[in-house]
Amino acid sequence: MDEAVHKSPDFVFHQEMPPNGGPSLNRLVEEFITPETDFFLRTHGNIPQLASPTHRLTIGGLVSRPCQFSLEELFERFPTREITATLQCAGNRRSGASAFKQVPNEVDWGNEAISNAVWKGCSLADVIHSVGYVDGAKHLEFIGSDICQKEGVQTQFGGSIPLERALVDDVLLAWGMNGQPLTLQHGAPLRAIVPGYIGARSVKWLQRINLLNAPSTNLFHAHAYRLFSPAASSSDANWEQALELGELSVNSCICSIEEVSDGLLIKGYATAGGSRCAVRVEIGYSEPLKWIEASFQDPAQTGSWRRWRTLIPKLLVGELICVRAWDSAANTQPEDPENVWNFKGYMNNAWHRVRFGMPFQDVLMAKPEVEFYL
Ligand SMILES: Nc1nc2c(c(=O)[nH]1)N[C@H]1C(S)=C(S)[C@@H](COP(=O)(O)O)O[C@H]1N2
Ligand SMILES: [Mo]
Repeated sequence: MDEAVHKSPDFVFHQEMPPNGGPSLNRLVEEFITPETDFFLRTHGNIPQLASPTHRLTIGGLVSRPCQFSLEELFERFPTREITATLQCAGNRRSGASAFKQVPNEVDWGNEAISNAVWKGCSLADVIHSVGYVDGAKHLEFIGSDICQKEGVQTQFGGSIPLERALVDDVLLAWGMNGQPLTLQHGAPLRAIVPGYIGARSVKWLQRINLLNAPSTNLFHAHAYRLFSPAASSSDANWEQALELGELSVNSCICSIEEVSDGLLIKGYATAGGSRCAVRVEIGYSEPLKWIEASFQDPAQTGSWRRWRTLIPKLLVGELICVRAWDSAANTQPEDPENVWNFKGYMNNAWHRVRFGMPFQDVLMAKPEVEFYL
């Protein structure tokens, strides 16, 4: 394991090199703000050991004045801002998709590739306005300092967002997390935070920003994080035509089921992408499904998840429990993973289904279309 990795004893690693893992599901929804040692970790390469005093952020491409900033300069020249934002990997819930049909060569995330934190930094918009940009600048690319192996070549991790999105003041260049300095494992000394977008755009160990007239050609933008139809396969994939992922979609998951005196207490989270919020969560149980509305524990706030809970009657072992959410634009989740399956296993937001009282992994094999645990 990389020596920069410091996680809780019950953190679940899917992979040690590069380190990828998330908190146990019970713990995931215990708190609105995820403690740093529980926050899910997604890395594609090494964890660079960058020193804050000497680190420089270089800004170039279609800008009026290409320049470099030290952290101290960013801190002194621009107002400091704090925002609460949930990061969610596009591969969150891949295991639900891969239970339906195999997704080769990808981290088999359950529901835990998501966490919520308070980020401190300055607005990217302030920095970009200060350097200015020229006609034709349409996209803003972030490049990290880490070195990753991809398609047989070594490359830095990077990706872009539309300039229009980059200029909204909730996009941060962050140096703090949960009231502490950002840690190496989460991108110190500087990372991007893009609320409402797939986690991959919140680039860690930020080294460069480039303004471009077209989306990034970095391999992690051009040959990853694109959405293909269920019928496409890796051998016939047309990467240029595939949908470029950006905003997250509406999603919800069951994270814990507890037997209490008057029934089963079900807890989980719901999310929405862009500037939307999750506004309704329904839990279905038994067959045929009976639906009841869950109550939110957290306020509706753009960029943040909302944990929910509900009490349902006692069930027999093996009975079905599922969840679906709606967002503020009236989008809701598709019923089956079959409709959203793609060979990269991104953006699975099918209804999350579990069977009461069944150990997660064993029964998953026996009946592949649903997940089980408790
Ligand atoms: N430089 C760099 N930035 C990165 C990554 C990476 O591997 N390298 N992973 C991305 C992905 S895919 C996700 S989901 C988030 C995860 O952030 P976290 O590890 O702080 O949870 O970081 C993103 N930023
Ligand atoms: Mo990700």
